[in-house]
Amino acid sequence: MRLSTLKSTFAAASGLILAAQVAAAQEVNEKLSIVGAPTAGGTGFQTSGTEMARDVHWLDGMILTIITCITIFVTLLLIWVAVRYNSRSNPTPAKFTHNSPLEIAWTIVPVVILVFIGAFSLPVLFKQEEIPQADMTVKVTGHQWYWTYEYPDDKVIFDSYMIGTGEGNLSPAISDELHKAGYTDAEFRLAADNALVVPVNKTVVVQVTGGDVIHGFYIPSFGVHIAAVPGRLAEVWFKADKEGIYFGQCSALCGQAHSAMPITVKVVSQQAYDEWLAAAKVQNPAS
Ligand SMILES: [Cu+2]
Repeated sequence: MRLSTLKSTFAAASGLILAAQVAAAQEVNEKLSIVGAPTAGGTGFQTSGTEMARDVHWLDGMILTIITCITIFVTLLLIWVAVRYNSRSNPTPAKFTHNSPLEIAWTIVPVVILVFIGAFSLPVLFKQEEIPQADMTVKVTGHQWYWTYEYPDDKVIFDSYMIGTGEGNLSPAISDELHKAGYTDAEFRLAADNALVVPVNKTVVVQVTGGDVIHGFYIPSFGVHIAAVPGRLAEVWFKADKEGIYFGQCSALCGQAHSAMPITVKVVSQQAYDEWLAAAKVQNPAS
């Protein structure tokens, strides 16, 4: 009995030590500004930080233009039919049921529109799906409710928790913690204690999986969005072209604290990355 108590005490103590190690601050020696973040009352996309995000945003704008034109056209057609062909304006209606030229037109025109959209959307889709040669690989595992980031080539692993996780509202203590980590109160629920750190202008291949339930790895400003499914290894990639801090979110309803597992990515210079990595190898080595 005593031995098992001793054992569990030891296990708890080593767990605490491990947690303290994992939670150790891994600061980046570089002043970074926030680039990819939601804005209050914003309705558009977040600033794009990759060519992929720019492609996706351009595609969205192009399709939105087509949709708007079609909607205006159909609305005007409906108004015209309602005004011109109601029973008062047109008491003796025509009785024809077919009009071949019209039917050919309303088949061919949508086909042309869809082929046009496909010609632009498929290349973007292939660009996302075809994983290029990686400069570095990161494995991301979604847990209830935090992310684990692993750098398999450099044998580094650490967990990333929301700053103030488990707390309902922004308290003075959390505010303090945010400021210490270089954020403001506005980044509450966006900022994580340990960020995913990557070098700028490098192709980062991200392997994504879930440790318990399905999570969603979503970084809007990178054009990256994939489900983190237990038992499966999905791949996405990005090449951030501007240094800064980018925020993402878990995008699959994964339980009670789903909203408390933000993704914080710090895109830094190669030199700052190397320095950070050297420290991370000591602080958070993968066993
Ligand atoms: Cu989740």
